[in-house]
Parts: sequence; structure tokens; C-alpha cells
Amino acid sequence: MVTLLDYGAGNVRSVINALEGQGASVKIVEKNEDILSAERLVFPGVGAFGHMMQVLHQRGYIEPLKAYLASGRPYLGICLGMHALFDASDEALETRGLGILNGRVKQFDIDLAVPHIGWNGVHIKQPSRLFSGFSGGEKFYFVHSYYVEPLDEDVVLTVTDYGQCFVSAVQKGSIVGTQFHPEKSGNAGLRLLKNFMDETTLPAQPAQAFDNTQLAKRIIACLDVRANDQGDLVVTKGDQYDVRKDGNVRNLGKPVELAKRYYDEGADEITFLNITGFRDFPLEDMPMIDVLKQTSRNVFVPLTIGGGIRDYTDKDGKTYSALDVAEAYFRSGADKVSIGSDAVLVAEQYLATGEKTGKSAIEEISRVYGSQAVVISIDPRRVYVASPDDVKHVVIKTGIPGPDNEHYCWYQCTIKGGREGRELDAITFAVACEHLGAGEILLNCIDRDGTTQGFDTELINAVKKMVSIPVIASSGAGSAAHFHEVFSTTGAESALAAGIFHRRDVPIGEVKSYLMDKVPIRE
Ligand code: 1PR
Repeated sequence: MVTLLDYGAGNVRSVINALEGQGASVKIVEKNEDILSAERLVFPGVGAFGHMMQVLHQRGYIEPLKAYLASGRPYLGICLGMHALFDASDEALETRGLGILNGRVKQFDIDLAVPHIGWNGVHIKQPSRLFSGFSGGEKFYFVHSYYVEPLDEDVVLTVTDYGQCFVSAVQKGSIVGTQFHPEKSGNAGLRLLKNFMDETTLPAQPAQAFDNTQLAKRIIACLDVRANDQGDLVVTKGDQYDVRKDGNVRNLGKPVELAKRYYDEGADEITFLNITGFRDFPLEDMPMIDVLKQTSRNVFVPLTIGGGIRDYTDKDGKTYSALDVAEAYFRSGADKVSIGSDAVLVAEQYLATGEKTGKSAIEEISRVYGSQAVVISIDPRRVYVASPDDVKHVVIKTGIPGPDNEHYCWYQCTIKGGREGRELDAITFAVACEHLGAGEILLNCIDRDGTTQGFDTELINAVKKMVSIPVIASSGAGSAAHFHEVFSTTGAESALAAGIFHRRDVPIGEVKSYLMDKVPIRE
């Protein structure tokens, strides 16, 4: 029996599914006594430190948690569930942690993209049953901007390299905490959770010495989802965003089945885009919620969902905030939400006034769930100009001349699935979204979408240069070599593709084999 402390923020469904998949029966904490009587407690913190501690206080969980932690019974804190053990966090200076471990939580101040998102390794620093049977080369999924800095060296269980060496897991007696998410770390993570449940009977893994760990470049499979004309929810795929062929919506498979296939083939992450979300309100369009729930039952890598994340008033006058929509997605198994059209409107307003309202979807969702949970999906299209002075937008010099031999272009943001162009360029937009609290950019390119001509590396470089959050390169992949090209010529942290995976032109395994000795990847 595992007791799970769910304080109401983020995706606990995946943790429950992962634990149950390893044979646990999971009980969710509903009252103080559930913490006090737990045999084994898992606290999968997601979100932001200040909000988490505030909720723990409001629910009266602080003292029971401290009593449990003093009892010597097993505790696994994941991410914020580990941060909570420390005295304080730079994320919320006025808020105290539980103070079980001495030290504080600090923010990365490095020359690499922050949040640290993706698959990285760990060095095991002390004998540990949690890592029993691990070879040492495994990678785990991280997603965080803050890391713990214990004052006491003895509690350091693992360390990881990302611009600096940071503590990626702690252990003190029966209390363990991991910065990475075992429930999102594929087979390695599932094994670790199993070890947590069987710990007393396992031989301890000795401390090991390895070369520096490396953050892997992520390969992301994207599933554009919508209802076809018969009303069935299908994975579709467009050419430059046109998903119809001979008048019908292209049907490339069923979302849940395809997601499972990509997980089995080694996808590092899966993205669902509800491409008609701009007109169908997601909370009325429950099939997407079902897709997430079903997928998270047997897919243990991060899931992102986009489409329709915005404020909404239904026909009865009931209002829903973008935060409500995001919350429904997180509770159904999503780890990140991706905002498209609404983010453009938010950024336009921010750029016009220079003021943050604190109320926009980007700000609200990142405040509650953390910036790492907010991806901005950009749908730009090239607009050629004869001279950089022709427009007020950020213009780049391009090596791909336009129809009238123009050597300059800007990237026009669009909304509503490319249907409406706006007076905003992709670079200015990306920077504004970072200021507003977004944690990652999903950079599509309408001109390249579905063409198999390769990624638009000019666009990716132009955006990447201006932001310090991770960028997902998207649109145009046609071969394994295109992934190598995008990773070797741009700083993109990950690359996303759809068509080649759906049509099985180049399976994910083949992309990874090709990249194996060229760039760091998760095997
Ligand atoms: O605007 O917040 O409701 O979000 C809608 C989301 O749906 C946005 O993320 C937008 O990118 C997406 N979307 C809307 N219409 C379409 C369409 O295709 N008609 N799909 C669409 C966008 C682009 C990529 C695609 C890559 C890789 N799909 O995600 O998967 O281009 O494709 P490829 O490898 O085959 O070239 P909102």
C-alpha cells in the first residue's frame, strides 16, 4: 500500500498509474490521519514552492507530514516533494519549507537554457537500495528551474551535470527525494519506483563514478488530433496546416494507440495538439481528456497537450478561465500545456501596454504550475521583404530567397491554426512569452509543415538566440539526417516531428540510431 499526497496541483495521475503498474495499491491522502497512518508515503510535488507550502498549511498537513518523516517510515518526494524537505527556497523567499533537511532550494544561474528540461543521467554517490540493479548509464526525466543545495554532504544520493554539478537525489534514512520524475522516466523510472516499494529486500547499489552526465536531445512525436467528418477523434496531419485530402480529414490513426506505439519505439516525449481547440472548447470536448487519461495509463514519458487553452464563456454564461482548462488537462495526465492563439493575443496586449496584468493564461498557469508547465506553440509563416526597413518587425537575412529574389523575411505569427495572420513576428512573440513566464517554445513553421524538406534552421536560430528557455524545433522533418542538422546547426534542445513517424517513413528508433554517436540522446 502506497499513500500519495496530492495537494491539488499538477499531474498526479501518472504517478498513480506508474505505482499501480508496479503492483502498488494507491491511497490518496484526504485527511491528516491518512498521512499519519501511511506505511509508505509518496509526495509528487508539481508546481511552485510557495503555492505548494501554502496549500499544505491550509489543509493542515504540515505537522502530520513532519510526524510521518520523523517516524522512520519510507518517504519518496519527487521534485517539489523533495524541495519541501528543505528549510527554504529561492522560489518563494518568504515561505518556510519543512526543514527536515538543512539547506535551501536555489535557482539555476547558468549559461544554458532554464528550465532544465529533458533526460539526463545521475552519478550515485552513496550505497542505495533505490538504485539497486541500475547499470549507471540510465537517464531520467528532469523538468525544473530550481535545485536543492543540502548543507550536509551525507544526504547527497546522486548528482547530475547541467551547466554545474547539482544534487539530483537525496537520502536520509528512509527518506528519499528525487529531482527527476521517475513516473516520467520510462522503464528506468518504473524500476526505481518498484525498488522504492521493495526496498527492504534489495541489495544496495554501491556508489559509482562516471563521466559527466549529459542532457539528451529530445525526440518528440506530435499527434495533431481532431474529429473527422464522421465525428471520430483521429490523428491527422496537414501539409502546411491543410489536413484535408480530397475533401476529407486525413486519418492517420487513433490517438491513444499511436501514442503507445511512439512510447514503445523510444519517443522522449509526446505532444497532442487539439487542432480545432480554437473553436471547440476543450471542457466540452471531453474526448481529449479521455485520450489523456487513457494514454497516461501506459505511457511513462512526458505528455504535452495544446489547443483551446484560453478563457471561455459557455452558452449558459458560465465562465471558465484558461487555468481551469489547464487544470483539467493536468489532472487527466498532462505534464505541460501548450498555448497557441491565446498567447499571441496576450503578447500583443503586453507589448502594447508594457504591463503584465498577472491575469493572462501564461502568467496564471505558470504561477500555479510553474513555468516548466507552460509551452508556447508558435505557428509562424515567412513573409518576404525587399529590405529590413520595409516593416517594423524583426527581419532576418535569409539564404532561401523569396519569389521575387528577396533576401529578407520576417516570420508572421498566426492564430486559429494558421487561418489568421497577426502584426507580430515570431521572435518578438517568443521573447514576450518568456517575460510573461512561459517555460518552453514549440516552434512550428507553416511553410515547412508536412513538406519533409527539413526544419527551418534560420527561424530556429533567430528565436533561439533571443530566448533563454528551451526551444522545440518543429515542422519539416523528412529524414534522420534532418534531426542531426537541426541539432548541429541550432541550439534547439529538442526536435518534434509528426508525418514521418505516422507514415513510418523513418521510425523513432531509426532516428535515434542515426543520432547515437553524433549527439547526446537517450537510448
Ligand atoms: O491555438 O491554442 O487553440 O492551439 C492550437 C494548436 O494546434 C497549436 O499548437 C497549433 O500549432 C496546432 N494546429 C492548429 N491547426 C493545425 C493544423 O495543422 N491545421 N497543427 C495545427 C499544427 C504543427 C505541428 C506539426 C509539425 C510537424 N501542427 O505540430 O505536428 O509541423 O509536422 P511534420 O513533422 O509532419 O512536418 P490553440
